[in-house]
Amino acid sequence: MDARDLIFYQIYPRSFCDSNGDGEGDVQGIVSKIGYLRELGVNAVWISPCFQSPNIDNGYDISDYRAIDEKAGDLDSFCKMIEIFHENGIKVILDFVANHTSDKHFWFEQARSSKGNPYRDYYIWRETPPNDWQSAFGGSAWQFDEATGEYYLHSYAVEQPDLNWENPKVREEMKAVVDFWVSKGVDGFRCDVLDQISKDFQGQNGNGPRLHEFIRELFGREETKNLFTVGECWSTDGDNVKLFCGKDRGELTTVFAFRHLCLENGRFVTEKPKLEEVCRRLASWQTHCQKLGVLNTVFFGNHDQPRAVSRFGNDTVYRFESATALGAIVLLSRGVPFLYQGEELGVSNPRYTDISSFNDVESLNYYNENAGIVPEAELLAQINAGGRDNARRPMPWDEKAQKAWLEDYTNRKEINAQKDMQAEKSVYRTYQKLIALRKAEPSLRKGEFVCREVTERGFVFSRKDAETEITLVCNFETPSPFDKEKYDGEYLFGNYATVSSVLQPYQFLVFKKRL
Ligand code: TEU
Repeated sequence: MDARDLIFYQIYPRSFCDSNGDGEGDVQGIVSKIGYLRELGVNAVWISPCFQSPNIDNGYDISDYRAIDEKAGDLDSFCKMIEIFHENGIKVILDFVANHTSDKHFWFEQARSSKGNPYRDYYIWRETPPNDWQSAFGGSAWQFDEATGEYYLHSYAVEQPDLNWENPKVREEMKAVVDFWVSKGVDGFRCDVLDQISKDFQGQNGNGPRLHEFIRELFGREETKNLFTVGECWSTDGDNVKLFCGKDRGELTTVFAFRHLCLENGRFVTEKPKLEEVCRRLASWQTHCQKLGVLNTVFFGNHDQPRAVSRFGNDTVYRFESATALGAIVLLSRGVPFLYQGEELGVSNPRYTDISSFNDVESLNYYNENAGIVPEAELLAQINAGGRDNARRPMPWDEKAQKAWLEDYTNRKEINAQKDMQAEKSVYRTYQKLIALRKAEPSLRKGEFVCREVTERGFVFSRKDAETEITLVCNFETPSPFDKEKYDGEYLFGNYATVSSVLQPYQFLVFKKRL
């Protein structure tokens, strides 16, 4: 497999498709939508965790790495699903959550029971906190545990104790988890906060001294070296990307880097980042990775991010136009594109007026820490804008209201798959066209990335090989003059019916030139 040929679609199982009406998405639901994904044209899926979990952090707190959550299905149906994906020409990667387990995992239940327990060293214990690390979800990352009178490390929720990768037994266990899923036919892994598995207790939480050694131990083996592996590596920036996915490193295929999604001052803010700056960062990351000869990823959303169309585009007046413009940027860029469920329909951020409509541990902790300090309306506006539940509302397949584990998507009536696929201006069909184009044009998968222009008006880039040059002209919200003479190639398509001397809000145009 050449990773550059892959076009990923991320499935968040709990919210994707509920086949039995119990309010929880499930494996049969995913199976029933494989045709939809094939029609869309993607050829790979990343399936977020649906392993056994108390769901404190929605499946990222795993209590058994080899068992499927009973509300989602079972191991047999899950493996059958992998087969059906393969029959449809779609590769499957799973989440590999290596940094922490659930506190309900057998290892942790043992570990916390006594200091002398053989599993004690599977986790990180201290008599007193050695530093002031904070949990990503608020509060200290060190939790005092009554039973043995020591603190354990949890970089995320209190119920997500960090594993101790210095312990060779932990590394063996985690290798065995990888091998188990490889034996079930999966094509690779998305590795959750992978750069945090090695710790430097004197420094920041992440990027510790043995990180690359640990990654090589996992993925540099004969059995694993052909997998597609993408590390969620928040610390990747600049040249260290080469350490993660340089050709001869025996580590990863690629990484998720986040500079272009870190423009706001924190998660819970209401001001919007400038699309110009987002695109500038996206372009410079592609140019940088190209120079270093490493493969990058391209994405605007995932299950941790608010909806891209609301965050970077205009989800009221120009929802179709901005959702498709963002799609064009992702799907014509250099690297491996990742779409998040619902993006292909232009799903936007919903709005709720009461904290009881939210579920995410990060949002609830933030609310509890700030209630009474920040005015209620402002607090809710912040959580509506930045919270992770935005991406996790039940996928709107049709307009029928859904009773689910998480309150329904409020815009379902206007925005749903059934309606969008039949609409004259269809986000789905535009994504379909862009995906088909990427599959048909080698220059879009393997060609050079040339950034032509990023200004406050728009973003223009080309992809180029020896035969062809494809150029994307993408306007931002303000109409701007357009000089077609500058583009001597053939106009392929765009998101407006006509091309004139003025580029309309979020208008994109694709040109092809034979060289
Ligand atoms: O996320 C890691 C991470 O640091 C952030 O994206 C996180 O979502 C947090 O909101 C920071 O503001 C990964 C997973 O993608 C996420 O869903 C998990 O909650 C987290 O790790 C722990 O497993």
